[in-house]
Amino acid sequence: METLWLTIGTLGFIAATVFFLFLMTRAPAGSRHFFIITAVITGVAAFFYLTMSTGATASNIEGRIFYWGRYIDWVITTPLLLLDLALLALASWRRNVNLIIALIVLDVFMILTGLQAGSSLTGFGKGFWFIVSTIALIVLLYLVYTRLFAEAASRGGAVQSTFRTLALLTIVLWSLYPIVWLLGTEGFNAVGSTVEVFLFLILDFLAKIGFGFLLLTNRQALGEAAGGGGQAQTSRVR
Ligand code: RET
Repeated sequence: METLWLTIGTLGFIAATVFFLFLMTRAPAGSRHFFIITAVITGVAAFFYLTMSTGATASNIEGRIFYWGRYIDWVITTPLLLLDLALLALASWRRNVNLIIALIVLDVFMILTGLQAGSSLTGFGKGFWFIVSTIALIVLLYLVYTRLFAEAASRGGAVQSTFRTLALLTIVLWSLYPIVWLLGTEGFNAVGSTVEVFLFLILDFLAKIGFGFLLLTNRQALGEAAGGGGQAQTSRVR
């Protein structure tokens, strides 16, 4: 049954990647990078769903199947999701490189400590790394809620409202990952492997495809984000 959900994941992400690349052919001037980043996100997810469905990135530890491929997927794709959000919020990425780096470092740290929790064999190890990872998530989402929201507020118009929708979607969905993890086989095993794989599939679809769809079909916001930021324009011409 897990294999069915993982195959649906593979096909869904392939379809989304093709669709996003199609949308790129009609990207508003200067906004192509959003399409490239988002198509890479769904393309990488398709690849790792395929590897999980074939068993290439799944291992048997202590009688349960540990799908470690999702951590490799996440460590690549979650920084790219944050990059999409940051490039939308920030009028100039050059002036905010430190903020972007801080977000990405926290994010990679969160996923790697999460992998450590998922592969720990002792309850203490699991609990310890889970808490460390969750603290990183809280700090990360706090930075998005304070710093990126403030930057987006100065941009106005469609950029601001699209950013708000996407940032709130991100805050809500990302907070659900540790909950599903706790319910699943790497945590308390309350729901079993099939339900766990299904719940992560739904979250991954919403956080990547739902997110990408809302971003890439919002042509007005993309146009304003690409053209409105003075500095971004200059840096491209140079
Ligand atoms: C883990 C377990 C340890 C504690 C925490 C976690 C958070 C994971 C997150 C993953 C987000 C993934 C996304 C994928 C996109 O499709 C590793 C589950 C805090 C937030 C957005």
